[in-house]
Formats: sequence, C-alpha cells, structure tokens
Amino acid sequence: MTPLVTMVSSPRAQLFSCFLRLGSQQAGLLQLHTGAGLAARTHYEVLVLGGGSGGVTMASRMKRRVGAENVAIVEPSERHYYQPIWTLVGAGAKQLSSSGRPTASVIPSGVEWIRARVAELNPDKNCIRTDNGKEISYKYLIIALGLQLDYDKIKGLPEGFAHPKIGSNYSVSTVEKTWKALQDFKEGNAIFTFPNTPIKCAGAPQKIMYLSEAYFRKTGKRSKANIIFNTSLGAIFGVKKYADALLEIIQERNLTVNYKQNLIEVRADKQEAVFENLDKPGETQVISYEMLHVTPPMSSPDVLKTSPVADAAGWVDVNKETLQHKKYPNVFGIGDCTNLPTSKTAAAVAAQSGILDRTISLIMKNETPVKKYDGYTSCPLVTSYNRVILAEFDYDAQPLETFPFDQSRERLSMYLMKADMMPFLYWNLMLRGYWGGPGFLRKLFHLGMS
Ligand code: FAD
Ligand code: UQ1
Repeated sequence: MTPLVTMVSSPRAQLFSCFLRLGSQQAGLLQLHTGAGLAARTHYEVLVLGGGSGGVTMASRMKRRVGAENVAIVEPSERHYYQPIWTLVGAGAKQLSSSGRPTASVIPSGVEWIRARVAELNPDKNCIRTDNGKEISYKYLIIALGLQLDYDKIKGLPEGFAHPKIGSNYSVSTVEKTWKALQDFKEGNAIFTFPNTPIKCAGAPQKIMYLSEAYFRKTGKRSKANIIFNTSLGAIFGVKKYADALLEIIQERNLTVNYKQNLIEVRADKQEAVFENLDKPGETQVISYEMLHVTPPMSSPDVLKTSPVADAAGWVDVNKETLQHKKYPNVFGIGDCTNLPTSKTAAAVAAQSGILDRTISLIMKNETPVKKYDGYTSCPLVTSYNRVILAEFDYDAQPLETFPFDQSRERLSMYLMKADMMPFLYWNLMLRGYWGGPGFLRKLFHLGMS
C-alpha cells in the first residue's frame, strides 16, 4: 500500500501535509464533478474504524476537536444497535425494534461515513484498506471495531439456531429466539452457558437466567423447570461484593451453577448440549434441554488478529491509562477490541471516551497525555423484571459505586435506570460525545463522605 500522507509533527511538515490534504480534497471534488465516485476522499485527519458505541462516540468528540470535514468513520452496517437492551428483548420485556436506528442517523452530521469493511491495517504507512479496495490514509487513527462472535467454534452452530428451543441474546438474529424458547418452555432443563473466552458484558449470560426464572414463576411453570448455569469460569462474578449477593439469589431461587463447564457442541435436532470439563481434559457431559441460551465464544475481529496493532492474543495493544497504542503513537483504541484489562461494556466505553478525547487533544498539541483511565466499568445485573444490582468497579475489581447506597442490593430504581434511562442517555448524550461516564455524579453523591 502507498500512503498519501505519513505522520508529521513539525510545522513545516504539517503545512506540507495540509497541502497534500487540500490536494486530495480537490481531487475528490474533481472526481465528483466527473462522476467518478462519491466517497472520493482518501485522507482524513482522524479516521475512526467501526461505527458502534465507541466509534460514533469518538467521532462526535473528534468533530468538536478538528471539525466534521476532517473526520471519517468506516462502518459497513446500515443499522446501529444499542446492544445492552437485548437482555430485556430476550426476556420479552422490550421490543427488538427499539434497540436499532439507521446508522446514517447516528453518524455526526458532516462526518464522512465510509460504507465498507476494514480489510487491512497498515500503521507503518498510516493507512488502511477497505474490502472494496480503497486505501484511506490518516493522521490519527481510532480503532473501535468491537469483538467477533464465534458461534462456529461450537460444533452444530450456527446452523442449530434453525431449530426451536435455542436462542442467544448476543446477536441481533438470535435474540428473539430466546424469547420464543422461553414462551415455548413446557418442562425440563433450561440451560444457560458462559464460554471459555473473554466476552462483552460478562453479566449478561446470567441476567437472562434470572429473568427466565422470574418468567417461569410468573407463568406457573417454575416447578417444571430445572435451571442450570454452566460456566467455563470458576466463579459467578469477578467482584466479591456482587458475587456474594448473586450467590445468595442463586441459593434462594434454587438455581444450579456448575463451574468449569464449557459448551463444545449443540445437537439442536435432539435438544442436547455437550459440555467439556475444563478441569478434567477429555471428560464430556451430554445434557438434554428444553431451553438453551448460548453465550458464544468471542475474540478480536479477524482483521485485527493478523494486523501489526494487535497483541499476542489479537486485541489492540494500548496503554491501559491513556488508550494510546503502545507502538504507534498516532493510533488509539477504545472498547471491546482493546486489551484494556477491564470488563468489556458500553459503560466502560463511555468512561474511556472522555479519557481518549483528552489523550488525543494533548497528542495533537505535541503534549503528554495526563488523564488516566482507572478501568471503570459497569454491569447492571438484572435479577428479575423489576430489579437490578448495579455493579460498578475498576481495574482492581474494587467497587466504584456512583450512588450513595449499597448497590449490591436488588433495586427497582436501578432497573428503571437500566431499562429506560440508559437507552435515552446512550442515544442522546453518549453517541453525541456528551457522556464520559458517571464519574462526576459519583464525586457529587460522595461529597463529604470519606
Ligand atoms: P460495538 O458497539 O460492537 O461496535 C463495533 C462496530 O465495529 C460495529 O458497528 C461493527 O459493525 C463494526 N465493525 C466490525 N468489523 C468491522 C470491519 N472489519 N470494518 C468496519 N467496521 C467493522 N454494556 C453495558 O455497558 N451495559 C450492559 O448492560 C450491557 N449489556 C449487554 C448485553 C448484551 C446481550 C450485549 C451483546 C452487550 C451488552 N453490553 C453492555 C456491551 C456493549 O454493548 C459493548 O461493550 C459495546 O457496544 C462495545 O462498544 P464497541 O464500540 O467496542 O463495539
Ligand atoms: C453507563 O455509563 C453506560 O453507558 C452509557 C451504560 O451502558 C449502557 C450502563 O449500563 C451504565 C450502568 C452506565 C453507568 C451510568 C450510571 C448513571 C451509573
């Protein structure tokens, strides 16, 4: 690949880069007039890869820093989804249609939307290539490609989803199948799985179990259901305060939790799930199900795994405090695609966006980043149709709670925040670059408290 512009820092070089940029803009206009193509520009000051939560949020913030005409987002999907609400869609408490909006409506006005997939990253030459063969160069790159759902790593999937009694809240095409399976449930095992990989929203695999239990109770089927959570992990949750609260609920509601059990095969025609015991290699167990909720293995998007920006595990290798790439100083990462050692959530993305905004603004002025990300992340643990335990914690898995009450207790107020306030905040503040997480609220609520 040949870059149009390489990274420049001295004023003379910047002038030269600017000249080149103007040149490419004019070339774009020329092409437009000759009808050669619409997305004709090939260089942007800030190029954002991925138009999900992190990508759109950062594009809004970068628009304020450098002007809309200098920012572009590469994103192939026509629809943008607010994924956190899928937990409630799978339980029949919200409509799937409420979770999506046209991508065109969330791209900040004036920012260029490049409707394509990123096919290759070439950070040594400050450019990327799209799947339709376009090369686009940048001065600053923000990588926000999310993560990849690897259903095909489980034998029998994804084709098994063609059968009834199986669903998965993690994908737009299978989340409504969870609700169907819940409604169809008659008698037997309801199994919920957690894979042997990092995942986004690590609480979601068990949230749907609590909601299902509540649904069975509401519909008089609870005594007919044997509810099983088979998890690859060795604990129910990574933060002791919330794990203790969840274990109490699990005991009260007579739910079965089996640790170190990893789903490796689904025989959807026979309604059987096969698990390997991670503590005893080679030992497997087949369990019949009346309902199966699958949380798939997840990994970094393939395009990143093989790129120079990835660490050994395939995630974008960033500084955990500044979000700047460890090797390429004009490259930054945000969200699920990074190796930030915290739980992958939209709440984390919100907090990261404020930090990254500050980091980039200082780098743009040739100054050293000062603001430090503490790993803030949050997981509203939905425990029934009107209760949530609001887990909030940092890199050290220490609670970092916003509200001045014990958030490990199930609360109606926190359910209303999750179900109604958060979507509003997401669409109207976060995606527009005005929500950097609840840090300021935490300080306000804890004023005067030691
Ligand atoms: P995404 O928002 O997934 O965006 C990635 C984007 O990159 C996508 O638009 C994708 O199309 C695009 N992309 C991928 N490959 C390419 C390519 N090659 N080229 C160009 N574009 C590409 N978070 C919470 O905070 N609270 C919750 O309660 C919560 N619950 C959840 C429940 C469920 C069921 C799920 C699925 C998620 C939940 N999350 C929750 C997690 C949250 O949705 C994600 O952590 C968040 O969306 C991550 O943002 P992101 O920008 O990193 O990735
Ligand atoms: C949050 O900031 C956020 O990002 C928009 C979420 O994602 C949907 C959340 O679920 C939560 C809980 C937060 C944190 C916000 C508050 C007010 C505690």
